[in-house]
Amino acid sequence: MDNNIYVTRSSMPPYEEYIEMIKPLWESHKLTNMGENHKKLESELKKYLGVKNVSLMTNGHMALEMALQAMHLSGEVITTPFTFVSTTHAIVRNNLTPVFCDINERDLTIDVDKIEELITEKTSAIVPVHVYGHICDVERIEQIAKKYNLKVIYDAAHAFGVTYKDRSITAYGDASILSFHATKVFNTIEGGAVVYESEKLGHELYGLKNFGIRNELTIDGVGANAKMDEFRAIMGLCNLKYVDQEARKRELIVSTYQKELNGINGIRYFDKQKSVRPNYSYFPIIIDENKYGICRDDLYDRLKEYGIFTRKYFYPLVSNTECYSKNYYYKNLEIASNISERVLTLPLYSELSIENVKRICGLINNIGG
Ligand code: T4K
Repeated sequence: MDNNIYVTRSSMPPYEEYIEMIKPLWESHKLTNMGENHKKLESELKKYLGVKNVSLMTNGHMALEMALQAMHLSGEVITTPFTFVSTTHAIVRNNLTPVFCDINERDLTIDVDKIEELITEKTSAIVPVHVYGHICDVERIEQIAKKYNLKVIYDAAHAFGVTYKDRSITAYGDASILSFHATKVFNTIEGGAVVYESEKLGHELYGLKNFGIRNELTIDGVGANAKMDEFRAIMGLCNLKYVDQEARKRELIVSTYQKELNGINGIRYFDKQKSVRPNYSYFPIIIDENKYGICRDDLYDRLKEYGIFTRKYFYPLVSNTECYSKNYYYKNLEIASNISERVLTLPLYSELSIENVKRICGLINNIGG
């Protein structure tokens, strides 16, 4: 038995429930291509999120690639380097040029005060990220986008279930993408979705995820294949029943972390944002070496010795990765660079016991110099 504690652990529904739900597939043999469960999950998610349209995709990355492609963008896209590489890859794979904007220290999302200075005549869109489920300043971003006639596509991979002013955070912008990867608060094993309003965009997305096929005789676009199959749609339907229950467990874990870490010199965590219902998807801390006594990398290594496997999400900064540092030129990413050297995400999943949370905090307390 593996007694290690990892940064997360997939949520799974009761075994019997999943088996019961997949049994009919042995009768129907209808395994994919927008089957019954695919349709059902789309409609359940619309209800759960309270949004107009949801288009399921095979994963969050393809959701972003497809959403960007469906917008027919060109030129430059302003985005954040403090994210998972998928965000930038999706931009570049659409033949667009990423222009990195620094983040704010408050919640680590894109710094809205620095967006306008990066806008040129080539800018066509902004791709902000609700990193860790911390929401971006959606109101300021909307103002900027209107002023310069830019599209806004939110990478909401971490933000399933997050609301702002009682409205799903995915309802903001021209579209938002979600990830339903095994490591996310809501999972379909692999999976994702685009949340959007425009029916025209929905038509494009459907074509893009299904080879451009409209019917047996009509193929009206150069599409890819990004469909979700029935097994994964069923996993989603099962997991969705438990997502609120899981969120309450995560909430307790987060409040325990906050209580136990409170007062440890040089360890900073993030409080709930105003008017936001969080989803407790990640628990990042920022280490101030001067006050804590040792640096982030040393804390990461020391915790490992005790079988606690934290993660350096998001280090290296995307702009410093091999595939981007040589091909693009960026400047003024001071905060993102600094945070990426000092951030550590602690284990967080619904089955993590409060006893273990206290143990992790005790270790963090003792390890500090
Ligand atoms: N945009 C953003 C901002 C994202 O963060 C992501 C994905 C995307 C877009 C793209 O969405 P997807 O195409 O992935 O749907 C993970 C995930 O693979 C990735 O989905 C996620 N973000 C990223 C932040 O983290 P790794 O390489 O850290 O995962 P891995 O395999 O090391 O897993 C971490 C821990 O999770 C393991 O130690 C144990 C646990 N785990 C993992 C897997 C795979 C499980 O409990 N069950 C599992 O099946 O990337």
